[in-house]
Amino acid sequence: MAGLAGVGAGLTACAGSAPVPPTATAMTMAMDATGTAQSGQVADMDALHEAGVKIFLDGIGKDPAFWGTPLAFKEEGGFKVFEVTCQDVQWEIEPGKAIEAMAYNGIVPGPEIRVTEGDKVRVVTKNEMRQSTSIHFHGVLVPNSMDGVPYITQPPIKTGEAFTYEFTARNPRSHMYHSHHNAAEQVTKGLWAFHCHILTHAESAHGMFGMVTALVIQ
Ligand SMILES: [Cu+2]
Repeated sequence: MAGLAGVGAGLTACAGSAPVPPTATAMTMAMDATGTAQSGQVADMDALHEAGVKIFLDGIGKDPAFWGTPLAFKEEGGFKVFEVTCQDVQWEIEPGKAIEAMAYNGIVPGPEIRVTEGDKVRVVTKNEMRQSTSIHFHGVLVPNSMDGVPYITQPPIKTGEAFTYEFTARNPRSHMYHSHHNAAEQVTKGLWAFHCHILTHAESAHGMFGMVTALVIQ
């Protein structure tokens, strides 16, 4: 599980507008103003990330619970129906060390939603957290009303409420889904998942014909 910390540390919430890269002038000024203290912090941060990436790479293939937890679904009226429950959890980031986190179905990252191009998909999202939330399916072509942006395309999903996202899977690729409400806190605390996989027609439900995710560009 330690590898998860490395992944989380490298994640940036992509909700909202894209950050504007600082100009060269602004960066020079910031460095001048803080001097050596900042370079020490930068070196520490780099070392922390290097250590996290190493844990991540060393763990590849060793923890089946981390390397893809496909979410089971029910078939209902031509839809593949997935249930995603948002919960406040204690996340054990290393043995014996738990932190307060937010999770989809109790795991960070959340479970993999794997569907095939053309599938009609329903994601029933229940909110059991203290905060309101929403889900944005990043990169997935969905009707605007399913885009998961509170106060623009839907009301926030309040504590104890549910919202059903419904769309036809159109663009095969590996995407991700994440919170789009108070995302700076919720995404960094765990409300995100890689792999809202949409498979091409060429891929069977049982395998990828020897390919991993390269198929996504077909
Ligand atoms: Cu996003």
